Amino acid sequence: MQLLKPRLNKEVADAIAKGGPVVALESTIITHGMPYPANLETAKAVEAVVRATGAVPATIAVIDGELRAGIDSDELEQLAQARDVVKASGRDLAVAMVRKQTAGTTVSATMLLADLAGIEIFATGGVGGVHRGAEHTFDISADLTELGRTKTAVVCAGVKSILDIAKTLEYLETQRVPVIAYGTDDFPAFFTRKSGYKADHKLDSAAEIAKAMWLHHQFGTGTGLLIANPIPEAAALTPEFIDGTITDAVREAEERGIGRKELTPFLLARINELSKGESLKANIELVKNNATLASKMAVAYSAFKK
Ligand code: PSU
Repeated sequence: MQLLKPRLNKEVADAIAKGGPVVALESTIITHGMPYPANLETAKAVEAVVRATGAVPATIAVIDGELRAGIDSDELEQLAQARDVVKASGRDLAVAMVRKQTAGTTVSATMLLADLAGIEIFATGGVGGVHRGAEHTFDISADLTELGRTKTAVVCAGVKSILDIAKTLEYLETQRVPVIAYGTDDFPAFFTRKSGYKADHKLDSAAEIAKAMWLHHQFGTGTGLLIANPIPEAAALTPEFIDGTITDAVREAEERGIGRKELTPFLLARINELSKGESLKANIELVKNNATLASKMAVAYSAFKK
């Protein structure tokens, strides 16, 4: 059986054909993760960062039911302003195609489509994880199970403390996903550089991470890798500032009965309101920082493919 492939734009297709560096970017961050127009400005800035670092950006999305890797600026604009747009994880893609929907792809869907397109590295802000209270709700992001079955390396800034970080790391261990922190022993917590938990591994350069990726895939486990890149010092929020805000937002979600796929977008929007825009500023900076590291990794990784 032939596997589906997303349609590639020319720039992405040419780079993949040459074995050149390509970085996949997700689109749920555009459709559900940030408000307009910050979402559009960030998406454009992130693509520019990837280019400036010598790689080709491949923003992945579903447009009118078509799977896409590499979209043009009109489509990006349309995605950034779309209302009632679907948030598609990997399991939602087939129905989105049948219904000709436009969808932002989550980390899980973006990993899957990147892999089908032949793109090994993907930059995002934060991955989904095990939600607080998961022992009662069972709310565990499909991002974690996808990491356990798809060979994409995901560069993120760790996971937010809207999640249960200890359980998220435990789950990644079960899924046989190496968690590599860049330049630190600590697993970062998205808005802050430390979560209080250690990452499994520390590597200090993009070239070393690319080599570890290459070797990891030689074992044929078929699992992804999670690369945790702490938010730049200057953009980081202090735990004293953000932790109370996160706890308030989580409590409010519980009181209002918000769960399942609505939970993460609700929490992100509420934390942004409660922090008077400070969380959004930090979010934008850490995504750009992740795109830089992912692009350096892609440049180093392309040497292994030749
Ligand atoms: N974290 C962020 N911004 C985001 C997301 C996570 O800081 O936009 C998005 C990503 O697309 C991620 C998804 O894959 O939320 C996870 O959603 P859920 O927790 O419902 O699996």
